[in-house]
Formats: sequence, structure tokens, C-alpha cells
Amino acid sequence: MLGKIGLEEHFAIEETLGPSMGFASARVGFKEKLLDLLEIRLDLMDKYGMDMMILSLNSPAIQAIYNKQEAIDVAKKANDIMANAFAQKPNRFRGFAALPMQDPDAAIEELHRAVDELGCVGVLVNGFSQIDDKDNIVYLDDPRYRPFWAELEKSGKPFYLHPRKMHPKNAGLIDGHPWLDGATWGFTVETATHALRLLSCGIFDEYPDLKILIGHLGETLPFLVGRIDNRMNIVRKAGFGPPAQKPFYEYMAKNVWLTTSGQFQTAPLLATMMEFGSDKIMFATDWPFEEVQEACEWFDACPISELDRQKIGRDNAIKFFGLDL
Ligand code: GRE
Ligand code: ZN
Repeated sequence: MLGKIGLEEHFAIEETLGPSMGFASARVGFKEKLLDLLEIRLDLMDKYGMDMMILSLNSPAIQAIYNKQEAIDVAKKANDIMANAFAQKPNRFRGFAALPMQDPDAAIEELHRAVDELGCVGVLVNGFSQIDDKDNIVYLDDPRYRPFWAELEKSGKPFYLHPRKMHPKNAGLIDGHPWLDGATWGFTVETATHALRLLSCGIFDEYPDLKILIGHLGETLPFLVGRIDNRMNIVRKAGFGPPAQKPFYEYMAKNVWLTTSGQFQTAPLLATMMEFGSDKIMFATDWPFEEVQEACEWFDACPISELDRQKIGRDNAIKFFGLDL
């Protein structure tokens, strides 16, 4: 399929490169691919039929800069560099802004600057933030973020919840099993749990028009949300349910969109389509941690209707972001 739009397409700047180089995907030339904005990736996009990449910074990047002022400065710098790329090639690139969640007021300010001045189509945050100290980790359901969610809802822009590695104090679960860390499994546990915290905390009752994007076909949640709600009913009746008023499925169906990043498997895609419909799913590669070629060749050939391929590959994104393509 020609004209695909990808939603999880990463780059780095020198200041955020470090942690990404530790991954097994850090092959020869990997650093160049991550730092590149307009050359290597454009060639790949042309070759495999991608019209557009919605760019985002690598992980954990800003969320791991526990000095607040530094987090603010690096986020601004990264957003400016990214915006320069999409200003040069507006038909090929857009971007999700990085945000310094260490300081909720500064995050709100950068949200407005990124959307109103730079033209970002949304924001992407890499899970929990380390604040002031590397061991002080804060998740997005924390009450300090309520004003941020209010402003985000007003902006009408989506929030992409992207994985990061578990903090050592939570990683006892995979202690001695480093091969289960990162994108193998640790990212999924961390991010699905974080998403469930958000679905639990009541923000979707308070701000019913929030739009959340979750990659990797929803980090397993489309396969588990039925069971989670069944059990949650019992928990609610027993008097220790969450602040959220509705079944999680309803928030997933209304407030959450899913992407195919790093999940180039037909059966999970079909299951996700059966659970939430093809309007809620959008194409993504996860470049350069995954290959554009593999993502595109799988998607172009996977056995779905051409109508669904067009929606997931392109049209849903045009509608979702209001792109003028
Ligand atoms: C990512 O998407 O950010 C990522 C990493 C490291 C390995 C795989 C991966 O940061 O998808
Ligand atoms: Zn990613």
C-alpha cells in the first residue's frame, strides 16, 4: 500500500541518545539512524510506501532527566529540532512533542508552545518520570497531573503513552532475567500497568474527551480488558473498586487508540480489530528499533480488507489528526 502514515517513529538528539544505545538493537549504524531526520528515513519511507512519519523522541529521554530545569531545556531543544524537520518537509513529517512531566506547569507551557507555535499534532511521554532524584518516580495518575489533563483535553490533542524500562525498584519481577527486560517483555508490563493506572484513576470521567494512544497493539490490553472488567466488577461490589466509574472497556473504546508499532503479527491485529474495530487502529513501525521494511511488508500483505488497510494505514490518521494531505 502506498501513502502509509506511521505514528511511532523515533529520533534522538545527542542529549537523549545514551539509554537507547544500550539496547540489543544498537547495531552498526544505529546511532546515525536515530540521529537522522531527513535522509536515511526519507529513503526508507519512499522505498516502502510511507507518505508520512509522525516523529517522536526516543525513550526514556526527558522522563529520565530528574533535574527539572534540564528536563525543560532538553524537551524544548528536542521539540525545536523536530519542528525544524517538519517545517522543511511538511508533507512527510509531523511530530509529537516531548514534555517535561517533572514540572506539570512547565509541561502545560511546553504543550501549548509545541502545539500553537511549533505545530505538533500531539504529545508523547515515556511512562513515569523521575523527579529531583533518580529513585523518585511518579506515574501519570498522580493528582499533580490533573491540571495537565484538563489542558490537554482543551487542546484536543492526543497523548501517546510510550514504554520505558521498569525502574530498578519495580524490576524484581525479572531479576536475573535481563533478556526479559526492554521491548521483549518489561516494556509491556510497565506500560500496560501504567495504562491501567490511568484507566482506573478517574481522569476519563473528569475529562471525557481525552485521547490516548497506546502502541504495540495496546500493550496486550485489547486481549485482557474483558477479563479485567469481569474481575473489576467483583472488586467493585466488594467495595474496593477504583475511582473510575465505568468499565475499562468503555474508556478503551472511547478514549484510546492503538497502533501497530513493533507488532507485525496478523492474529493479534485481527483480534484487536474484532475487539475495537478498524477505526481505532493506526499503522506505526517503531523505527529505528524495528525495521520499516518488516513493518511495511507485513502490513501491505496481511489478510485484511483493502478498506481496512486504507483506514489503518492512512485514513484514520488523516482524520484523527486533521491532516491536510
Ligand atoms: C522504543 O520503541 O523506544 C524501543 C526502545 C528500545 C528497544 C525497542 C524499542 O527504546 O521499541
Ligand atoms: Zn517506540
